[in-house]
Amino acid sequence: MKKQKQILVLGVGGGGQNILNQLQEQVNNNVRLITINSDEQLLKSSKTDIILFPQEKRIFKKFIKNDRLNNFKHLCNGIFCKKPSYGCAGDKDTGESLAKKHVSLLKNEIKQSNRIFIISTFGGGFGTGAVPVIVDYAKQLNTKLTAIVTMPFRFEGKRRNLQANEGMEKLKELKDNLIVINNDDAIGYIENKISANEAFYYIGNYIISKMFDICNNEDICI
Ligand SMILES: Nc1nc2c(ncn2[C@@H]2O[C@H](COP(=O)(O)OP(=O)(O)OP(=O)(O)O)[C@@H](O)[C@H]2O)c(=O)[nH]1
Ligand SMILES: [Mg+2]
Repeated sequence: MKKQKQILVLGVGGGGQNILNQLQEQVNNNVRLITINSDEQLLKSSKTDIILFPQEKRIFKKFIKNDRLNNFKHLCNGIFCKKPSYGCAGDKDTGESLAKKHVSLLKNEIKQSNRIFIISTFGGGFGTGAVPVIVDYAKQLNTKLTAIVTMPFRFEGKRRNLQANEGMEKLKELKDNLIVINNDDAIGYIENKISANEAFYYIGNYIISKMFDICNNEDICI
């Protein structure tokens, strides 16, 4: 019989959101899935619970429970939305400063968990900037944590790759608890051409399988 642990999976940024959407069909109730972003519009299509790290100074304290029908209402109620909150437009410094400002919104969720996975796709602004801040915060709360993070495809260009490397440097201390997946390597050789979306979906499943492997090794029921 596998041990029951309260497991928390955080999906950070746009790619993190899509991977959590893939994951939510595959896990049991013991697993808490939360998507985090500054992009309010995008969060509306999350199939998991969500936490917005808003850009404007807003009255926003509480975790917003995602419920497909009421999602929009919840967002508006929670934040007095005069101006919507956008993504970080590829700037990781913006992601980092938003995370520093709002990371304590995660406090209760982290405290209630004894195993955390953080899933993100590096290269953009929010995920790359926010993940290192979230990792530091969770470590202070003494929770066992694994980060699973992807590096952009080479074709995505220098800037994204450089930025992803800078984000990754900040995660080095995680050592064995950091899993880095290079998009180019993960796709490897595929005979037929696939679209970018198909490639991302495939990589999402690859990440999920890595997470399941870890859970198996630790005897965690997921
Ligand atoms: N596996 C997977 N990777 C994705 C997906 N979308 C984007 N990516 C990868 O993730 C990188 C960062 O993109 P996003 O996750 O959208 O960026 P973000 O963290 O939301 O940052 P901003 O939008 O700039 O605030 C991209 O360069 C891609 O390599 C996805 O749906 N699945
Ligand atoms: Mg985004």
